Amino acid sequence: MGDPVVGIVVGSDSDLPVVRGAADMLRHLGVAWELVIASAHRTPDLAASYAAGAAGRGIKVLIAAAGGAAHLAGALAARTLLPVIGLPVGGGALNGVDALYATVQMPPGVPVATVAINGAANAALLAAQIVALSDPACARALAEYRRGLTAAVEEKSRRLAAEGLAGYLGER
Ligand code: RP5
Repeated sequence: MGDPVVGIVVGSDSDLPVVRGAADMLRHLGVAWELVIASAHRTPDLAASYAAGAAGRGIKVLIAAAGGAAHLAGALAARTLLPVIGLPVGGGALNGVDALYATVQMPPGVPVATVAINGAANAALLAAQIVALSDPACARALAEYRRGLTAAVEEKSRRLAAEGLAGYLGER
């Protein structure tokens, strides 16, 4: 798949089960990625140096996944001009709402494109859409993915028409 163009950063190894959804989607689309653990709070220097060096190594976009007081995406965005996608991770006492707010409420001037709590697939798709701006193969993979979404809904609609509501819901 070539050199990584998407850098995925998690604040902790406990975020990996959620981030797997992003890695799987990028693999499905044929987009090369790398994955590192770097915490905004526990390893601030590592997070900063990773973000600062990413563009120079050919990375086009970052995905930052963190839970709780999730400052990782913002901390990376502060150190790079690459687009940063924030992926708030659910769990903990506030079930990801804290991570969502911490990730999305960036000050004017340093944006983070924030997806839903645990929205790993959308984080990957948004990253791929950015990569696709300069990668025709990625653009074709995304178009094929969208065709698949359309076909799936059309098939469900056909089945609903054929089986009726009760049949579709398995009530008879
Ligand atoms: C955040 O704190 C991490 O991103 C993780 O979601 C959360 C808990 O981390 P661990 O205590 O599980 O390492 O920084």
